[in-house]
Amino acid sequence: MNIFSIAIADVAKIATDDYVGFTFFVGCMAMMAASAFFFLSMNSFDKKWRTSILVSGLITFIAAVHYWYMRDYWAAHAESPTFFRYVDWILTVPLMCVEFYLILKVAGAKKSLMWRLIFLSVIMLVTGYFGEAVYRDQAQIWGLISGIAYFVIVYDIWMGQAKKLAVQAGGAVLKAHKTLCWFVLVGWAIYPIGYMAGTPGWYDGIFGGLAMDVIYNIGDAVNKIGFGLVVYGAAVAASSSADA
Ligand SMILES: *C/C=C(C)/C=C/C=C(C)/C=C/C1=C(C)CCCC1(C)C
Repeated sequence: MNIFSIAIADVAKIATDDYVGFTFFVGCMAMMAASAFFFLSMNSFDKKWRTSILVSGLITFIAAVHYWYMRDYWAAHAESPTFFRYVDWILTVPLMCVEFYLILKVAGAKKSLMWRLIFLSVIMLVTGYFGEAVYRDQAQIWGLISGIAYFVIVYDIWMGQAKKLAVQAGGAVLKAHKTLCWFVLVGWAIYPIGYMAGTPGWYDGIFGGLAMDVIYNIGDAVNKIGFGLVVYGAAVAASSSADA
């Protein structure tokens, strides 16, 4: 065997009907490309928007690295890379909470708002992990607790203190906040569907034909890249109209 055949033997095959493998692969590339885009465009914005764009880039970059591992893991074991998945989320979801805070800072958002959202998101993810990986027999209960934390987050940003601050700020900030709220309400709702497709419970069979990882991968692409682009759009709007 020469060096080339060794290198080739290292790359696992992807079957044409392996949608999980395919979405891990494409997801990985998309996250890398998005990161390059956010990092490289960062410096063309006004100082107060730079950190927000930087955080957008960090979110997709952390995901790109995890997708690199998850893609490999799936290729080698053909099973869900649950551990990497949740490590990715426990880093990136709190960063999305930071994003909400950074955007609302112009309206005087306090750090306590950020920590509250981070705390809730950690509860949501840790209980989800318990249901998916540790206590699978009780996946429904853990999923329910996780879902409650999720709804508190939705309430906070749609109707709570975050909403009031966004209204005070107005302009590009209010617009971006609204769009991000929709991401959390609709985009994040993709994840509980994935969870139900991949864990045992009363919902058995409803999502039977769908692979949990395909659903999670679609959710990640929509939410991480989409979320970042909303922030990017807000920065563009604010810089050109100078209203925020
Ligand atoms: C980039 C990753 C993101 C935005 C991940 C978000 C994850 C969720 C909103 C997960 C939510 C869950 C529930 C609401 C109930 C079932 C368990 C989870 C963890 C899948």
